Amino acid sequence: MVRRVITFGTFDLFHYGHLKLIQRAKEFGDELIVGISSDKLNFSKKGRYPIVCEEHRRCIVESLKCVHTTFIEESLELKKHYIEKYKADILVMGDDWAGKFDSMRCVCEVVYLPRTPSVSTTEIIEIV
Ligand code: C2G
Repeated sequence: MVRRVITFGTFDLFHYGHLKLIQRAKEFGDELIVGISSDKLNFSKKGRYPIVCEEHRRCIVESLKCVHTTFIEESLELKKHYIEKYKADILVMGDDWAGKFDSMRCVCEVVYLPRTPSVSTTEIIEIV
């Protein structure tokens, strides 16, 4: 039976920390599904629009060989809906989200992985 993994993120200015999270998430199953936060969702979460638009962020993530499919995540409130729609067995997130999605344990396993240190979109923006 195919084991499906799902993860979510903005993946703005795609970097090494994003890649490592995606590669480690894939190790938990056979197929990895990635929800890409919409530009609007990002604005509501962070008070700014991403540098790279949602179509381009999605295209970059979908091109990775460890990614089976992607979709645009429109709302954090729809997390359970997405997990069920894509028949995910496990939700994997970085530990900056630790505890935040524990309520999803009623529909799938939930795992938080340590973030890759010393790299972030915010820092890249500041440096540039
Ligand atoms: N990440 C990581 N190491 C870093 C930076 C990011 O492991 N140095 C992980 C984050 O923990 C997250 C994923 O990469 O699991 C994507 O990070 P972001 O693009 O910052 O995602 P975010 O805006 O937190 O969106 O529904 C939840 C949201 O969509 C998550």
